[in-house]
This record gives sequence, structure tokens and C-alpha cells, in this order.
Amino acid sequence: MTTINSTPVTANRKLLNWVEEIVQLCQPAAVHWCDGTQQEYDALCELMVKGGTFTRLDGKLRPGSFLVRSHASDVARVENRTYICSPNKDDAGPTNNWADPVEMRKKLKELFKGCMKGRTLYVIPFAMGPLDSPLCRIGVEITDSPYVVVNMRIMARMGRVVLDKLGAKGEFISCLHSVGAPLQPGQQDVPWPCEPDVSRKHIVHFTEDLSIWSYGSGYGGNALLGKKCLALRIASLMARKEGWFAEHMLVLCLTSPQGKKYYLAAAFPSACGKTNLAMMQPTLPGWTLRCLGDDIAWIRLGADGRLYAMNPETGFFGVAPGTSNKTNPNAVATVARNSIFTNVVLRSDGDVWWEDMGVPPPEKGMDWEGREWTPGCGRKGAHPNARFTAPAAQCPAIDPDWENPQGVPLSAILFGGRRPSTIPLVNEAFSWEHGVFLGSAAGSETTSAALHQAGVLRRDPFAMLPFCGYHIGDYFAHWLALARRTDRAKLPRIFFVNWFRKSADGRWLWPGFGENSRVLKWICERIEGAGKAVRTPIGLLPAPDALDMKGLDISGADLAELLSLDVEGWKKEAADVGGNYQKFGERLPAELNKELQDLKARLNEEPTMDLGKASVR
Ligand code: OXD
Ligand code: MN
Repeated sequence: MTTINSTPVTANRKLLNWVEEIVQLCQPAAVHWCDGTQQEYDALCELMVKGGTFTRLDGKLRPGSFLVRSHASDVARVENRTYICSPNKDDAGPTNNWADPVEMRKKLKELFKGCMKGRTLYVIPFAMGPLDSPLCRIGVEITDSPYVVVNMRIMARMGRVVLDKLGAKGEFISCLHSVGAPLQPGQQDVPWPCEPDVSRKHIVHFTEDLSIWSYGSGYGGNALLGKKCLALRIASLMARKEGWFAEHMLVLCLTSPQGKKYYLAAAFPSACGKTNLAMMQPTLPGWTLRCLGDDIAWIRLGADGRLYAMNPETGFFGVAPGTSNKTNPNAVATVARNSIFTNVVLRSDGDVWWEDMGVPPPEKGMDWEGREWTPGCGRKGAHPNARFTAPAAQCPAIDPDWENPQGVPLSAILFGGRRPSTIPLVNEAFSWEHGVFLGSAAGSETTSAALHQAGVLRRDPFAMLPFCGYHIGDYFAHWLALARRTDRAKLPRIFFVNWFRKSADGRWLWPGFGENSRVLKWICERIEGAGKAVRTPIGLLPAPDALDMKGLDISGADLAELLSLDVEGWKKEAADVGGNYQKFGERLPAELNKELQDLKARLNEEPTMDLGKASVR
């Protein structure tokens, strides 16, 4: 067996033993301990160019960047092949696939036996969170995919510095990954090796030793194990035990014209524009927005009783289609260089293109499957879940505190989803418990970019449906308990937003994107105890004149609809939330059932809305 970078610069016995054990099991042709340097990154990219996996993009148009096409069977996270293996089935809860840990280990050992034959095994020490943060956690991913190594270098802190921090005795989360495509002697490799048989793909989390085993897919969250597997599923388990929160939330900083900073976190389901909001350019004069993270927030209670949020990642793994100078100019600038594009169109000039990029399509190109493609050919050029991987530090709107080891103090938490009807533009919770209720009831209409049938309402509590590593009822209880651990006045205010409301004839009622700053301004005003609000059965809605609408051409009727209370729609909504709550059984906290019953009762009373009379909470 050859070894490249063979001398492991660690005295961590546990790590050395684990690597040895996996080498025995997977039987790779070589072992490479990743040092995380630029030279290593460049060499692996070059290796993939030579092997036909990567295409180097034009050095002037897209410097330092590459295109890769995945196998058609391997284009997204595979939720139905994702498992939580807790000894007790009930502890995984109704939102997870459960499997018996003993049986699953047996099955995985069989799958992994010899699975890296003919390939190099890479050891990737990585850290989620700044190395000096109290929340920083170390993982080690073993993978046979160089694509994973280079993506991990963008998405997490990795290499030598992490081994140094780990030291001889430090603890790490073991993350084992294989594409599941051993090579026989003399067998020619393919550009995107994976296990095409979906039933053999497994993304498995063991709750006792907090280990991750992923087999058969090389794509995104299935394979970059620091992201959804560690920073959400495994971290949510650790967070519950240790009293913090691992959330599917963006973090941003809004600064008012007076120079006051407001840090906000927002949980929206996948494909609801988290990346767009995280780095949005406000249209309101004098307001600025800076990005701290677009996907994951680790949140802890500070000594001063406030909640502090930190982004554990160092990059963006964003959906490319729909990203344009109109929807997200900061993302367009971020991916201008040093980025990896997966499953987009390759233009003949050596640059990339995707649907709704805001620039004309090339006359001719190659689609995400590597076939000749022309604009009118009837097929999409990019896969709807095509991605860019780009360093967060390249974002022109990155916040100076994005790597602050302490995190930033949150003033508000937003929930949201894609809801064409019923849900108003913005709604403030009456209390912490009501806010947790709104989060537990979150849902979104699915789009073709997601992994599911398009156009159906999928309840997605706290946007954590596929990411909570334990029983979701216990997760709600964990959030509710926070109000007993600190002064309520120090808790962030909770809001529900909906940028996706449509008129009866199918028009978007709200322009979204930079105009969302108008809603964020009202949220900041509410935090200051100023913004005018109307008390309604569902929460506190902006008073009719409370949103700053200067310079926005939107009809009074449309605005009224966006801010109106649809009592009949909400009665249906409450019934549907109640139906979904049934699934959570006895572990649904009584407080949430009470919130639901109170909502139903308020909806059955005469609506008390007096639009002329604004009440400040
Ligand atoms: C993501 C997701 O890729 O939530 O971030 O699906
Ligand atoms: Mn996400």
C-alpha cells in the first residue's frame, strides 16, 4: 500500500487506532493525511482534472474555479436513506428513519468491507466553528473522494491546525464516508464514482458514540459530513445534552442609519432563499446588511443571559439556479473565483451558466449531464439542485464578526417558508412559547429544486425536519426550556415571515429580495419597542402604515392582503397543524398544545382587529 503524506502528525492514539481500523476494513490502495494547505488543494484539483472529474474553468472569466458533473443517480441529499440509530426507536421520533444500531452496524460493516479498493483513503481533520470558540467541535472525516476533500477545505477549517488543536488526548467525532465504488485491478475509474443503486446508499448517525457512516453518495450533505450530518444531526444531540442549540439558520447583521446593530437568525426550509436573505442588499436608504452565515447556526446562552449565534462553517454550498445579480448580487460576487460548480452548464468560453442567472444563455454549451445543450432544446441546462461551493471570506457582505469565537448576540429569530396563501408577510409572536409554537408549525410549499414532489405543503418544524437528530417533541421542549433558564426580556423576539404570498390570480404580492429590508426594519423597530402593531388572533401584525413603503410601487390592496388576517384560512391552518401534531404523540410539550388550542379559540372569537388602533406590545 502506498502512502502519501503518510506520517500522521498526531499522537492522538484514538485517532490513529480508528484510522488503522478503517484501513483494515476498507482496504484502500493508499492513505493520505490531509494537511489543509493550498498546495494540497491545488494538487487534488489537478489530480481530478487529469482524471476527468474536474474541468478547469477559464482562468480569466472564473479564476481558480472548476466544474464537476455528478452521476445522474446522485444529485441531492437522500432523506429516505438517512437514518438515526438510537438504541430506543422512540428516541429518533416520527421525523426520522430509525434503524437498530446493532443491525445497522453489521450491515454497514459488510458494505464498507473492501469498498475503497483501488482508491486513496483521505483523512480530513476538520473543525466546525472557530478553533478558539467555546462551541468549536472537531470531526475527522475519512473519505475516498478527493471531491469531498476539496469541498471540505472550503466549507470547514481543516488540516494540520485541527490536529494541533486535537492534541494527543482530544475527542473527535468520527465521520466515515465512501462513494461505494471499489476499483478492481486495471479497472478504469469514472468521473463521478458512486453507488448508483439507491437502496444501497446509507447516511447513518449513531446516537450513542455520535459517529457518522455514509456510503454510496458523493453529493453535498450526503458526503460533506461536517455540514448536515455533524453540524445539525449529531450537533443537535450534543446541544440538547449540553444546553445549547444547533440550528438550520442563517445569521445576519442589520445596521440602522443611526449605526445600531441588530443580529438576526432565520430558519427557513431548504429552497426558501436563506442564502439570498443572508447576504441581501437592503433597498432602504441608510440600512446595511452583513452576512455571518447562510445555513447553520450554533447558538448558546451567554453569561449575560443573551443568546449568542455562531456559524460553524467557512463556506457556502448554495443552489446555483436562480442566483443572479437581481436575486443575490453578493453571491454572484462570492462565486467569481476559487469556487467549485457542480451540475451547471459549461459554456464554450470556459465559464459556467445556469437557469435564471440573469445573463443570456450561451448559444451552445454542455448541460449538467455533459450533453450538447442549446437554449431552446427543451431540457434544463443545469440540474435544479446544482450547487456552488465558495469561501465565505470572499463574500463582499461578510460581517467583520463572522469568525468571532463568542458568536454574536441575537435580537430576533425569524421562521419562514414558502406559503402562497394564508400566512401574512410578517407576524410577531406574543411570547416565547407562542414563538416556539410558530416555529413548530412552520412549513413550506415544495419546489422542483427540492427533493420532493413539487407544490405540496410540507410541514418542516424549525426547518429541522430532515436535520433533528432526536425526537422532535423533545426538541421543542428543549427550546421551551430556554425561557426558564434566562430572563425573558433578554430572549430574542420571534417573528414569522412569508415572502412568497400570491394573489388569487397567481401573482407574487411581494417583490422580495432587497425589499425584504422593509420587513426587517419593522422587526428592528419592534425590538426597540416602537414599531406599530395590531394584535390579532394569530399574532402581532404591522399596523397598516407601519411598514416603510417609501419608493416601493405596490398597490394599497396588495399591501392590505399581505398584512390581512385570513380567518378561514387560519382555521384550516390550525386544523392542519393539529393533524401534524398527532404524529408527535406524548412527547409533544403541553405548552404547544395549549398554544394551538388558544389559537383556535381566538380564531373562533369575533376577530378583535381594530386596524386603526395600533397597540405596542
Ligand atoms: C441545504 C439544504 O443544502 O438545506 O442547505 O438542503
Ligand atoms: Mn440547508
